[in-house]
Amino acid sequence: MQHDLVIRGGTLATASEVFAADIGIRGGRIVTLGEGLTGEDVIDAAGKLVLPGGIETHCHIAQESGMGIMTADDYETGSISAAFGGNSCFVPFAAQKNGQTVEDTLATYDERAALKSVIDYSYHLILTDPTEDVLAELPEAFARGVTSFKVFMTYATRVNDAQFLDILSVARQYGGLTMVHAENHDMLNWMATRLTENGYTGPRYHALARPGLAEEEAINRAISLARLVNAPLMIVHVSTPGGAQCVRRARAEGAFVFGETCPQYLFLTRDDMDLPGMEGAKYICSPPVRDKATQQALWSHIAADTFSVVSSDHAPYRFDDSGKFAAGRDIDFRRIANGMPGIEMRLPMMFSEGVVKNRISLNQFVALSSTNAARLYGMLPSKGTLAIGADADIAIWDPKETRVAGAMHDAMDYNPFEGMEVTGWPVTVLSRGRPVVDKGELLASPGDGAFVARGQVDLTGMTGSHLAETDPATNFGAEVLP
Ligand code: DUC
Ligand code: ZN
Ligand code: ZN
Repeated sequence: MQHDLVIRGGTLATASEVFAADIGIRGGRIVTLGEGLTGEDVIDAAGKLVLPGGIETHCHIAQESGMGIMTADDYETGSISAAFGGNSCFVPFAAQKNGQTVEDTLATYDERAALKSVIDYSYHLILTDPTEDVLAELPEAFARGVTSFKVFMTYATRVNDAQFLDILSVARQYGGLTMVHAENHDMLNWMATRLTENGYTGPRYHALARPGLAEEEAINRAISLARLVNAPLMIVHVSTPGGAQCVRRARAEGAFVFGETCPQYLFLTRDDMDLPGMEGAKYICSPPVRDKATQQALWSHIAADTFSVVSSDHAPYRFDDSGKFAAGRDIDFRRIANGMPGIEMRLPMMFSEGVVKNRISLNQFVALSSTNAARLYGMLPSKGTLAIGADADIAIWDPKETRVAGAMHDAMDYNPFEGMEVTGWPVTVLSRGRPVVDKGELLASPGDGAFVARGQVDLTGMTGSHLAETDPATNFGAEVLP
């Protein structure tokens, strides 16, 4: 069979296998896995790893923060940075504003993304105002392939438990996945008020104002709500061993619960925030970075498959008046923009510290960086694996290349991981067979990436959480609730 492109002589890895093969690509898809393949173009991958392209499923692109500050990255710079970091697809957020319809929210982000991205993209819909009318619009969002929703348990944009249950129920009905930022709002507020009233206002106190207990309490509650309606739930950016334990226990009990953690919780500590002046603001993100013991515990949970994904939570606010200090310079930690960049560093750091240092297998790396995200966010089998018929979304890695992290391709003016020695970098990234990045050069143009209409969350192999105590049929012989 003739191919448009052949990737020859590499070592392929999926979430379950590692094997030597050539990949034959035609019409943007993988059509052959075999030996001695020929094609119009050939990429020599001898000595390289050939992996499914990374899928970044937690990043903030062309999105205003809760305080109304626009991210530095738009769909062009954000997607370029993602591609240089080994990603062939990303799923940023489309954030509803109070009173805004779902239709208008998605239209706003369609406009922001149009003809900008160099890789394929989709959105998670953030719901901040889930009125009856808004809930009634969700089937429309499903119909156009937006099948995941995010809610906050803190900030002015938070939902209450009843609203959370409503969203979980609708998502479950249509096969969607609800994501949650889980921190107890009142605990955070109470801590921040006490700290600032006593003069503890500098960036470093952000970490103290958001104790791990506030995360654990909210994760536990979020899981209980999801179990009540047997709905799938993704706990994003888990930053504490206690939170990870909640996820692990729920999963062991069969609940449709998934966890995500992020590189900042594995590579940074609150000592990084203990810098003179406002410098510590670079490391303000929520939940906050913790300590060394937490890093080790989270790595153990990664190795033990507690987490399904490791995402960057790329939330790019520059260290200037457009970003971190949009509310001024003489402000307490509560008004400093919340988030840090990392979309380009996620995979190289996880490869270097995870695979090279034998904390995780290469298969786990693929699962955490691509396959699980594709499965949970409704993109398998088109994306997230190397299989016949799949999109040729592929990252070719040099597992031996060592670089010291410096400036990235995003629109940021700092890299929180600067100076880290990182071994293993993507050399070539293909999106549907098109070279996006090759040997440090950008080959794609804005608009080459397409919107991906996603399907249902894949819950294969899980039993769910069946609570007999909530079932009138079991208890009183009544008709089963829908
Ligand atoms: N939560 C996120 O997911 N990203 C940025 C800030 C936040 O609170
Ligand atoms: Zn969050
Ligand atoms: Zn985020």
